[in-house]
Amino acid sequence: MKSRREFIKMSALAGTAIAGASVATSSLAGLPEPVIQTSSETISPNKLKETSEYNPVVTLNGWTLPYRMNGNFKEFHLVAEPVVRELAPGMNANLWGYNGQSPGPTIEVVEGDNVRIFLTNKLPEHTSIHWHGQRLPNGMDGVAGLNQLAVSPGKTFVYEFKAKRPGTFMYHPHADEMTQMAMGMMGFWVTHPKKEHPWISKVDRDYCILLNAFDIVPGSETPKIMTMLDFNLWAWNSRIFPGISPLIARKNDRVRVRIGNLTMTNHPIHVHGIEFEVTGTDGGPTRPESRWKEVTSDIAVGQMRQIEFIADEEGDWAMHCHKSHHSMNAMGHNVPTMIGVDHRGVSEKIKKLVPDYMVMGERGMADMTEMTMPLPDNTIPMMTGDGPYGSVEMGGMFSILKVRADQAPGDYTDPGWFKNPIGKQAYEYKGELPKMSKINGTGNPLMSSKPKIKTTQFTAVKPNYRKS
Ligand SMILES: [Cu+2]
Repeated sequence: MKSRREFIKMSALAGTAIAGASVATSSLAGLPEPVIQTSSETISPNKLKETSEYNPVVTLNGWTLPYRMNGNFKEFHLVAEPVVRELAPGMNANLWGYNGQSPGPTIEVVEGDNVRIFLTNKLPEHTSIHWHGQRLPNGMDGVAGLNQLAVSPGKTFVYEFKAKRPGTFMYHPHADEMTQMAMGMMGFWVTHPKKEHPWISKVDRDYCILLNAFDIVPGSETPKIMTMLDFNLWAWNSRIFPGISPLIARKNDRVRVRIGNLTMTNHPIHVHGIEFEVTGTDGGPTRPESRWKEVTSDIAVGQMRQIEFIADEEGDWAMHCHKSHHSMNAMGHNVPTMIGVDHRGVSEKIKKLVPDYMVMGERGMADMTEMTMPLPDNTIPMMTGDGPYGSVEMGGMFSILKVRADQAPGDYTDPGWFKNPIGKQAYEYKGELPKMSKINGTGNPLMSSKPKIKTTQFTAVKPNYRKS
C-alpha cells in the first residue's frame, strides 16, 4: 500500500508539479488532488522498483499518473481541460487534454486491482471517458447518453471497476467524440499481469506510443476539427519529429513497444535494423505459436499492436510510419510535380512580379530542407531534423531507436549519435567510373510507338449463340 509520503515521492520523481499545497489525504472521502504535468518531455518511470509490482512503462513525451490507495482502491484523478501542447520546439498547439497535457497521462495498474477514477470536467462543453478494450460493468463504459449522463462543465464523475485482464488499453471521450479527439483527448492504460503469464514476456524496456493526428494551418494554433482525412500533422503522443523522444535500449535488451491508433487512417509502423513479433493486440497477448517475424506492422484505426524484439544490433535505427506523407510535417498537397522542369528564365520573370517567388522541386523536394524560405510563426519545416551527417529530411511520425552496448540497465538518457566503426559505413567511391554500356534492345513492343505485332481480326461468338 502506498502511504501519503510515497504518493508525494512518486509525484516528485515523476517531475510533476502538484497543484495545491498538499495531497488531500486528511479526508479519504474527498478527491485525490489532481497532478498536473507542465512539461512535454519524456518522464522517466519512477524508480520505485523495489516496492513496485511491475516494470513501469515509458510513455514517449508523456508520463504516468500517480495514484493514492484508499482502502483497496487505487484512486486516480483526471481533469479534462484545455492545454497548450508543444508539438515540437517552435510549435505549440491549443489542444484539449487531461492534467495539463495531450495525450493524458498513462494509467498503470495490476491485474485484479480495484480502480476508482475521478473525472473533473474543466472543458467548455460536456464530456465522458470510454475505457477502450476493458472488461467492466456496462454503466462504466462511458458512452454519454447510452451508459451514463454526460459530464457537464464543472462536474466530477466517478468510474469504478476491477482491472480484469492484463493488456494495453486506451481511454478517450465518448461525447462529442469528433471534436474532442481531434483536439487531442486520449490516453493509455496499461494493466500489468498479476503473476507470471505464459504469453507475456518480461521485458527490459516497455514503451507506449499513441498515434494521433491534427490539422493545424501553418501559422495558426488550433486544430481544424472538421477535417476527416487530410490531416497535416501526424503525431506520436501529440509530438512530431524532431520533437519525438528517441527509444533507448541497452544492447540485447528485450524491448516492447505498445502502439495504439486513434487517428482516422491506418499506420504501417516500420522499424529498421531488427525483426519484431506482434505479441499482443487489443484483445490481449497473442499465443506464441501464432507469432511471426515482421519489420512493419500495419495498425488500423482503433487498434493496438504490441511489438517485441531483442535490440541486438547497436546503432541509431530509424522507426517511422511507412506512409511517406506521415513522416513529414505540415505540407501543401496541391503543389505540382516539378521534377525535370527547367525554370530558368521563367523564375526571373515571375520574380519581377513576386519578389519572394522561389522555385521548388525541379530537382526533387530535398532542397526544401536547405531553403531559408520564411515560415509563418508557430510552424516547423515539412522535412527537417539535424542528424550527424546533415538533415534527416523527416517529420511527423518518425523517431530513432538508439541501441548501445554501454547504456546502463534502466537508463533512458539519450546517448547522443552512434559512432559507426571504421569500415562499417557507406562511403564515397573516388576512382574512375567505367563507360556506361547501353544495351540496344527494342524493349517491350507493346510500349513502343510503332508496335511490331501483326494484328489479325477475328469474330468471337458466344456458345449457344443463335442469330434471330
Ligand atoms: Cu502513418
